[in-house]
Amino acid sequence: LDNGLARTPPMGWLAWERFRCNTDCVNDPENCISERLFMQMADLLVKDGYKAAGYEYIIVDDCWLAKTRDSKGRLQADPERFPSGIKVLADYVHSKGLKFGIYEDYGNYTCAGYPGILGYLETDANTFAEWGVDYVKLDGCYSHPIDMDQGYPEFGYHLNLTGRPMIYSCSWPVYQIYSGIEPNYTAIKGACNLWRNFDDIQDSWQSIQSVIDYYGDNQDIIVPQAGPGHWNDPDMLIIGNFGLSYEQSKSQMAMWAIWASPLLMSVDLRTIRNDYKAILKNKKIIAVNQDILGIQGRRIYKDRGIEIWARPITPVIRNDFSYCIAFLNRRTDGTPSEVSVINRELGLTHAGGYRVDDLYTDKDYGILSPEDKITVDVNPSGVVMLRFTVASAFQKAPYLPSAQG
Ligand code: A2G
Repeated sequence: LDNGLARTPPMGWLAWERFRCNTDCVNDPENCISERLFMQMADLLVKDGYKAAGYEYIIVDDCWLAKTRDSKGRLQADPERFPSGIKVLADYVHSKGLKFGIYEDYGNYTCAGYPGILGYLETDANTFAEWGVDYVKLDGCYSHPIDMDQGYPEFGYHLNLTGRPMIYSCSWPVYQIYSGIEPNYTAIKGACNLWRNFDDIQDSWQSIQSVIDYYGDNQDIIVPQAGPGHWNDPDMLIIGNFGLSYEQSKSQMAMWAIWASPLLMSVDLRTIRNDYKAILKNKKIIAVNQDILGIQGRRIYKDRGIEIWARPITPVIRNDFSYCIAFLNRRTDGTPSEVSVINRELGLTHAGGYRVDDLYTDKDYGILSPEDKITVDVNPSGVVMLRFTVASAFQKAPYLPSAQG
């Protein structure tokens, strides 16, 4: 969507995967979906350096609504759990220098059974604008996927008419795919800033692997859709929760960077361990994710549990891209696997060679030519993430995305 927003993939915090639809503030006040939870997360986003690393949006998911609309047909937050109302919560988030996102559903109900927007598209767009919303996730439960080709752009039209810039996140393609409809990505990328095309992420390595397979197996369809203002969304980062090991967490972060994916953490920032924090705040990997070219990477090799993924990035010299290369080990034989490959076989053909850096360990491989061989040891369910910067560009300006040859 060409609305000037999300020129690089949006970054922030989204409640759903970690906090779900916990509405029990009586017995579980610390973890229920409430204004308090979002205020705490906003505080921590700033205090613990996530904002400085680029994370900006605090996004509410399902289960914030009251069971019914108000007497004028307007959406209202659950009065027990959001006693101050959404406007005040949005103001609070803004006061921290952050942006505020909210969830609704293009249907009669949200997935958890709260009021949907069907019949109220204009009213709800206006309500969100009045509240100071900066990001809207529009889910697709309790609607007909065939109607979405009309309905999602229609709600986007009303968002646009409000005059308030709001990122528009759509669940449109995934519901169509589920019901056997081939998504019209030309329409989708024209109407939405990001969209979901696969299953909801869960707190497990198995879930991450199913996303990796989907993004690899369907890359010819989905990779061309991504670019500044319009991104494929493989769903939230689950790093720091219960299901991923340290290595697996590094793998999730790496793959989401290769894919130019939105980086929406769904984790309890009050209790996350430092080693997981460091993964989420890894500056070099975030820089790849946020690369201004916005080209989504591809799987270029897959054999016996070893995958190689490549994403073209800046700087570019005379049509030769720099690259981020992820070596992913999905073997389970319990020992690191050595992967060795000639750079040219990875598509790295720049005659001036490449400055090669490891984005997790800071290991410096020096300058390598297309004929040189790169050898890495990849831990089981882990990743080695290398950046190949076209060498003549490196000598001028390392890591500056604006450097051009
Ligand atoms: O509803 C759906 O399952 C959403 N999935 C999920 O992300 C979450 O918002 C949930 C809340 O009830 C999609 O948007 C594809």
